[in-house]
Amino acid sequence: MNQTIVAPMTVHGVSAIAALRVSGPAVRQVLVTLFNNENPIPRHAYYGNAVDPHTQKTIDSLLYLFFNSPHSYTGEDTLELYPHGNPLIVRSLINVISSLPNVRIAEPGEFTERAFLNGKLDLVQAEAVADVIHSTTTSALENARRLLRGKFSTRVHELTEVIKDLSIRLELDVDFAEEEVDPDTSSWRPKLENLHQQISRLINDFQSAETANHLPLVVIYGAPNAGKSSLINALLEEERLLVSSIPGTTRDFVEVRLLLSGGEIRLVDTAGISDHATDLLDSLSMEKSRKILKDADLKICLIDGSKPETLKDAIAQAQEENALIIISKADLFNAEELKNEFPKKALFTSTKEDVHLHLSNLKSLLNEKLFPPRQIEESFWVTSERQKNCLKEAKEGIEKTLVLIDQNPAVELIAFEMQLVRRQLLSITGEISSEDILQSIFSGFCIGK
Ligand SMILES: Nc1nc2c(ncn2[C@@H]2O[C@H](COP(=O)(O)OP(=O)(O)OP(=O)(O)O)[C@@H](O)[C@H]2O)c(=O)[nH]1
Ligand SMILES: [Mg+2]
Repeated sequence: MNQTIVAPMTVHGVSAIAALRVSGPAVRQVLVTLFNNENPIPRHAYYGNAVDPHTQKTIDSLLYLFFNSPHSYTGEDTLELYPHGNPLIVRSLINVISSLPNVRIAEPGEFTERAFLNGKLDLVQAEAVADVIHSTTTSALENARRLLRGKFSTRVHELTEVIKDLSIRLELDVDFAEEEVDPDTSSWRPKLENLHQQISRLINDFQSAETANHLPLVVIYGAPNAGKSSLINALLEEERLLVSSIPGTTRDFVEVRLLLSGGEIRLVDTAGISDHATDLLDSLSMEKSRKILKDADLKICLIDGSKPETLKDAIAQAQEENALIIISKADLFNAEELKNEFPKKALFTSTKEDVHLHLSNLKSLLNEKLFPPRQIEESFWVTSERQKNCLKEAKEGIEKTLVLIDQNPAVELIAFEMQLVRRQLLSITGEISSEDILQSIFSGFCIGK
């Protein structure tokens, strides 16, 4: 670990400001080389010119911060640099820094791996860092923050303490048993059962980060000219999609991203579907619409409320297709007067009048349907398959121990089984870990994290 690592923390591309991080024993050397700063004050925001030592030219004027070991994210001396977000500047800085002796570009997740190895974070917290970055729903993000704060880690410690306590009693009982009769294993049963129950709850509440971060696919379909593309434009608050009064304006399906309060969704506009295709192109468009509808997590059928002649059939068909029905162009008819024509729960929208009211109703409904609160027994849930597998092994170990207690075998056997349970729990937080496990966890991280 005597190598110093450097990497950008922000994504490649143009931005107002970029961020870079350097960590390791050569950080002070970097400060001298770039800024001629031999005595940096920790956590002090410096503004200075970074100078390329080979050309003596200024690379950029920028803000930088020094964190002294162990008071940094990684626990090592660390330097953070905030240059202008021009990839040329970022590249020059990285080139100069990584050309110094014992400095190299960081592997993905290497900063967090060092934080773990230096005892700044345990493994659950390190994995939660990735969740905090990648969560696409607000509830998953809140959960990730709880994991990062150590909610699950604390629980794991409590569980391991119970096992440790039981093991100590077991040993006492073993000593005792030499003089007397069999050890009193029956008193362990309620404790083990309670442990089993707690672990089962954690396993039941599990939801993988991948599942949580699946962006719901919402497909809007309906008859040509119903106002599908207009509705999506209104939701996006920009004229992204082509809209016209000519039926058949949208030909191909188009996907956009929409951020709702509960999280991000994929929203798809489709070509209008009618009973009769006007030409080959029309029939190909409709075929594509039907195809994407098959993959939808939620189908929204948009029905033009200003066309009483087709209303009934369109509603009946949408109900049959299990779609969420939305009646468009509410500015063109009186919804109160036509109440009986529409299904009870239909939502009305208009992109011409009361837009904000209509759209906020629609957004709330989508939120409710796509991001329902998770019913869990704990105040957090486990998101890593690895951690869940450890919990499962621990649970099975407890089950085996309970069977052993009934069989009343040599106490050493029970003690051995409990030791295995304890090891499984300790590997969750990384108190026991292997090179392979760390490699597989941190290689999935972003560069610079
Ligand atoms: N009065 C009124 N007109 C609307 C509303 N929404 C859309 N329109 C009009 O309806 C026409 C069709 O709108 P589009 O958004 O292109 O309809 P579409 O469903 O995407 O149509 P296709 O792509 O052809 O299937 C346009 O002239 C829009 O201006 C609305 O809420 N009220
Ligand atoms: Mg359209």
